[in-house]
Amino acid sequence: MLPRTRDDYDNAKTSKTRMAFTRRYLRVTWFRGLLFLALSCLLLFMIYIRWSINSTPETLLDEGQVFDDDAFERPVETLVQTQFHPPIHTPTHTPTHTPTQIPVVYDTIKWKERQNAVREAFKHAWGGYVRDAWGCDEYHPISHRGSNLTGIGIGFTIVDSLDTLLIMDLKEEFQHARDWVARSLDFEQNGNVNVFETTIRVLGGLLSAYHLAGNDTLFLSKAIDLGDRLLGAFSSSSGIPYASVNLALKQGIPAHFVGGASSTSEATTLQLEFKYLSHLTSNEEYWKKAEEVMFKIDSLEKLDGLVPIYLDPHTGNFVGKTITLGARGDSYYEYLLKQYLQTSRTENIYLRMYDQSMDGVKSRLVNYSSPSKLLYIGELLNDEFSPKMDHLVCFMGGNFALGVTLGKTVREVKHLNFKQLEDLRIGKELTKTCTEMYFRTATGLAPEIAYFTSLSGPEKDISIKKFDSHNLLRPETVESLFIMWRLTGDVQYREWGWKIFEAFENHTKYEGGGYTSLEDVTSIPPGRKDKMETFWLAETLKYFYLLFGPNDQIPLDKYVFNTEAHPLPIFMPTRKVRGQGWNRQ
Ligand code: DMJ
Repeated sequence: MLPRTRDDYDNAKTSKTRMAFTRRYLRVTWFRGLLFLALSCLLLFMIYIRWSINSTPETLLDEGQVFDDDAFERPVETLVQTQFHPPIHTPTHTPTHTPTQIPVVYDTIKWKERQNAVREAFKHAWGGYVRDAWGCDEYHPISHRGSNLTGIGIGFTIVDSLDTLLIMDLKEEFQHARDWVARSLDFEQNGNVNVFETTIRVLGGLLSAYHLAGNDTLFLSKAIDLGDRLLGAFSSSSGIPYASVNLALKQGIPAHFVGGASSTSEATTLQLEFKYLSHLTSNEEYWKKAEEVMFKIDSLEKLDGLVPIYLDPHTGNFVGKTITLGARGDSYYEYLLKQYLQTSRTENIYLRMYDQSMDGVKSRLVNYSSPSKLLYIGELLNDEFSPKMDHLVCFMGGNFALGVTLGKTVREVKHLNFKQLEDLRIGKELTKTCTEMYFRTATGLAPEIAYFTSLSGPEKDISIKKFDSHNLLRPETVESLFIMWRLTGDVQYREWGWKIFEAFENHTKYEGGGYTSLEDVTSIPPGRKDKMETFWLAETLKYFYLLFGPNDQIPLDKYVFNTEAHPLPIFMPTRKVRGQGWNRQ
């Protein structure tokens, strides 16, 4: 018999029996230790799971922020239709639903009404154009006329608006526009057009309409015709496209300034459109030409990933040293990220280029104003920092956040590393700064350019020069509000958007039809410029509409918006085109 207790052990006669006792004792102790370890691990694992469920995004919200859970779970339409028959204005009767449902439903109605107000604004803008300028590229509402960029025009306003008409479900208006494309849109014109503007507005508009209209081949055939003409612009010795192209001759034309240089943002903001066209047609030519530009840029020396704003199409080198995320630089950075997203994150080179450039933005261009410490992105003029920020830069708020979540919501991403948290913070702060550019003027509308003050003086944070005080109905701030709302679910972005929309309604709406750009946002009356830019219909109103609408319309993990707000579906590239990419040394 083996000893069981300490007494048994002490009384044991032989050392063999004592040894057996020791072995048994060690076995039992070892087993208990193992059991204890396993239970501890299980406990830690359960604590971790519980923590990760609760960790985002609430803990990322700033103080006082309201997180709308329902934003991610229920499409607005379902809520309104299944739970409640919406009163048109604030309800006066007592609703019969449980108290927790009521605020959600009333809130839903509020946003539905606001979204409808945007739809009405679009109809007002479109109605003026149809009456005064149908078929023309651009619209001048006060003088009730249209104008063309070349010859008989190539549908800048109509084609730029097609997908907004579809998204807003304006069926009759869409049919009218489609008929015009079928009967009157003709690219066989002996005239020069800007390659970038024609690509992002017309080619992008046609491709998006093709997809959203259920693969309507009318739009694809027009896109192929236009794409083939635009290819002529890439005929330079370096492969960098010329600034313009003659549509009939399919011939590239250098710019008339800076020694014929092309803008960096223009040469590098054609890729989403040409790659999608290539994907749809299996014509690799489109892909190759667009990608060669990026390959060339990747090989050039940069300043922490930042690029000068001009490129020489003959040598393929940068020209000058001006660096900005505003005019002529902006969408280079936007398309680095979006090219990575468009092809289902299969082309890592673009993420690397994007990350490097954002490091440069953070280390060299991000700064804070005085006294409110508003975050802004300045410029480098011959290596000198300038506290100037174009309204164009305001797309970067949303872009920073998109680079963090890659189209998912913050909640879905769950865990963010230090760099991601920093980028999200910058995105939020920049978006706030851009709204301040609106809220601090007499009209509630932003100027084209703002300067940020770093010393305490009479100027508070933002100063506006008379020459820069115009407003062209630009979309960038609304674009960021829309993206921030979709990714974070923070209703503050929607409220800011509504305030800005009201300011546009108050000052840019022309009662005679259409909306107009303004001379000076710092004075009342602000003065009218008599021009309704096509991006008012294509971008600004579309982003307002989506900001106030359900989150499942054009989800950000299934679409990339081109720089003119035309949604293009994310796709999986074939091995062949993917293989055409390049590997860095
Ligand atoms: C649009 O044509 C595009 O958003 C472009 O990227 C920048 N300029 C206008 C809008 O401001």
